[in-house]
Amino acid sequence: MKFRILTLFPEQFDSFAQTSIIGNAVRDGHIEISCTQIRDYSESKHRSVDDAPFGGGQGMVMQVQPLKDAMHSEPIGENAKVIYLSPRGKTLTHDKVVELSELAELILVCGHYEGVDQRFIDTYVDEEISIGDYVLTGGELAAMVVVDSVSRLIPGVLRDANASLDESFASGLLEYPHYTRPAIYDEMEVPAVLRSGNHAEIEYWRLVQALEITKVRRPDLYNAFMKHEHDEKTRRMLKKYLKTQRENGII
Ligand code: 4HQ
Repeated sequence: MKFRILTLFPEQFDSFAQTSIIGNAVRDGHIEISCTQIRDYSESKHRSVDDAPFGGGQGMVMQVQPLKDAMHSEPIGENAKVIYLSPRGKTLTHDKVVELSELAELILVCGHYEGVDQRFIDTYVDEEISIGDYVLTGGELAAMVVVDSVSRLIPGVLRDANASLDESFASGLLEYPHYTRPAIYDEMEVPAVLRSGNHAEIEYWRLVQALEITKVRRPDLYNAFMKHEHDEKTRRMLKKYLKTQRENGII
């Protein structure tokens, strides 16, 4: 998977692309991260890339020409998508991350100031994506969120091939709690079931924990999970869970 980032601040991506899981994925050739400095494609003598908005108002707007030329400074692959990071876009979800992970190349356009000239979006952008309902100073952090979340779904990026399936949103539930050594710390004990060695009981306990936390914090996800089809084993565990709930007068 190739990520091409169009940005005025390529330095922001250096430590990101060199560190931890993403750094390893780049080193091992599972992903490629390249930055194109939009300012290198300015045709103005002071290397400017923005101008005041038509119609007046505060701030500056990034011009079409430097963005267009930066984008076309490298050949764009067949299976590529141009994404503009913006609070006006559809909010990034796990399903969207899965969809993006199936492409060969993502071109991520990072805006600054008040944003980019609408004609660039209309002509060259395939999709606008937001990482949430808040305002950033630029699209760079949002682009890193896209690169990070997509990369961990690419085969070979995570150490354990099943790790990406185990977590919240992939399963549809929030994650069960995790514990590690020591078994007792400041008089707080790790739940006994996790030290029992009974794998079926551990699996059931984790599912119940995930259901309980999801029901409280994200009733939307809980209801969707309960409506969804599940494999034989999960169906059996859900039946047991609901029976216990009824016996305890919870439902
Ligand atoms: N910005 N999700 C404004 C965002 C943002 C978001 C990026 C700030 C674009 C022009 N991007 N610039 N939220 O707040 O993606």
